[in-house]
Amino acid sequence: MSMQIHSIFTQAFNDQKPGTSGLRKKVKWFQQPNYLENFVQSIFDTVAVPAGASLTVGGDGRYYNRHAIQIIIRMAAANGFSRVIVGQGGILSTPAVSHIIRQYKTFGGMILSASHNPGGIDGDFGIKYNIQNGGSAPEKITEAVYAKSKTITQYRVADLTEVDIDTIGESSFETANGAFTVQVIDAVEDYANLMESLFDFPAIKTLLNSGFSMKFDAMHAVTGPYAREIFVNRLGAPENSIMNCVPSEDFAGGHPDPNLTYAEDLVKIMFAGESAPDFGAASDGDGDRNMILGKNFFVTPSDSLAVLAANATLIPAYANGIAGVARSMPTSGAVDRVAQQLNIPCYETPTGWKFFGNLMDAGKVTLCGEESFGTSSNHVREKDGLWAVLFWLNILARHYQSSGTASVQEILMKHWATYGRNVYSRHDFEGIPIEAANNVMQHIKAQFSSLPGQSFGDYVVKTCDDFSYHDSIDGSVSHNQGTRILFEDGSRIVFRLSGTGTEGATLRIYLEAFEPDTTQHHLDAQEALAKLIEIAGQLSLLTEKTGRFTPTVIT
Ligand code: VG1
Ligand code: CO
Repeated sequence: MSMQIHSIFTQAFNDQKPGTSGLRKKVKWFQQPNYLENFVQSIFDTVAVPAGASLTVGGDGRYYNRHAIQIIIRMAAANGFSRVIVGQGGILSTPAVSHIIRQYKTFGGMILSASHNPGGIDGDFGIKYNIQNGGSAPEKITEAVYAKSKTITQYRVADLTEVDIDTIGESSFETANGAFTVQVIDAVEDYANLMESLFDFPAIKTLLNSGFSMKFDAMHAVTGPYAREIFVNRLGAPENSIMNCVPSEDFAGGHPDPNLTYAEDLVKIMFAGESAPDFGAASDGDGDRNMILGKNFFVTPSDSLAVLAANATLIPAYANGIAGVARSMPTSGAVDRVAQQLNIPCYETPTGWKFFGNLMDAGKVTLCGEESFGTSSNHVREKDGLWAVLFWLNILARHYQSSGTASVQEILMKHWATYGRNVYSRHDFEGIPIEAANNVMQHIKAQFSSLPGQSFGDYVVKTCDDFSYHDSIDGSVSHNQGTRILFEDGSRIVFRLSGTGTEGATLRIYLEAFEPDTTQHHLDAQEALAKLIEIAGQLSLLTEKTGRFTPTVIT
């Protein structure tokens, strides 16, 4: 008997506007009747599913992941898809989804994740739609989905019972439109093969067997099984070189955000003095972020991007050079200096990975990065945490081959000596009342006309503006992407409100100064940026308007 398809009447919600990366809300909010269904139907209606299309579905394993996948399968069956490809147990990291969409040529994919936001029943849930190129849907689509979600009156669902998503293999069903198949694939294998095709695994293996020690922290999130397969099974690293590698529905109560504050366990290990491992790394909830650490040493993500670009030809996949690079506006200009020296273009885009997709599709850029611990290349259309870790290991392996030593800190010091150092830090103030945060932003903007020419100690304001981006490929324009105060000497302060939080507002302050003098390169960033930090407080009246003195997170 073929399964029935039902149209269910529903009432629209008015708050389904996707943020920087998909729709994110508290789990309890998502649990409202029809909330998820409305959003999924709005996506299907917007993208006009061709008959017989297939869809990739997977998530980071957080609470509600399995439930959401069952709903999406039933709705995909009712909306013209003939196949859904799902990672075993509902698990797929964000870069793995991107790869699966591309490898299996599916019409697009759904990622169930709120990324670095905490999980569990009291935590966050999220859903994001990726298009055929494997990348996050561009604003044109997310805005149309939002518009649709405000007027939706019904959604379509097939009366399928729960589908087994834990056993690798296929289950097929008959519908009025023909056969519908759910294909459960190994969540790790395709992605691990892709990594092996890009990097020099034998060289990394030699490094890891040479006494060089590493520690990877999956933060109880999705990269655990990937890290085990890649580092332990394929690269021969000892079992104790990976930690927190079993994905948990609430990330063991933690905050799966790989930075100096939330990746506390790893940071302690890596800053333990001489006994610290040579290399440390962590990834976030959905596996698209990375933090890179050396022995007692932290690499800012902006510097990491610059180092990857400068050393790309050491990697088999990029041995012939890179076409260009792109960074989000708040990311430091360190990579710009490398691009200049390599004589390749460097693009500046708004925050959010979706802005890189067009540039990669057009072959304009090979590597991209964001200051928020995101780096990747055109091997997928998402940022990719483990890819960045392997890139670093491959660079270190090549250093070991040629000089017998491999040190993260040494690579950075040499890089700064060559290019100068873009001293950089980001200060996040989380959970501010929305009105107070808006007040701060308005107060800064109100000074736009009077600031140019004003001096703050040695710093003279050159210009200030709200960043707008003109996409040179599709002609689209995105306004209000962050408020910039640019100084005569090239330093800058950027203020921006987060688009991924679910509680109050998060205000981000990005600080950058350029230091060409090698004798100053050892300085702590907070020390070197002290004056700019003071100016940021003065310009924003942050403490006066929010009652906050210190940032929640400093990176
Ligand atoms: C943050 C980061 C941004 C990143 C986004 C999604 O956005 O700043 O660079 O692309 O998270 O990352 P916002 O709007 O909160 O600043 V993830 O790892 O959540 O997919
Ligand atoms: Co993420």
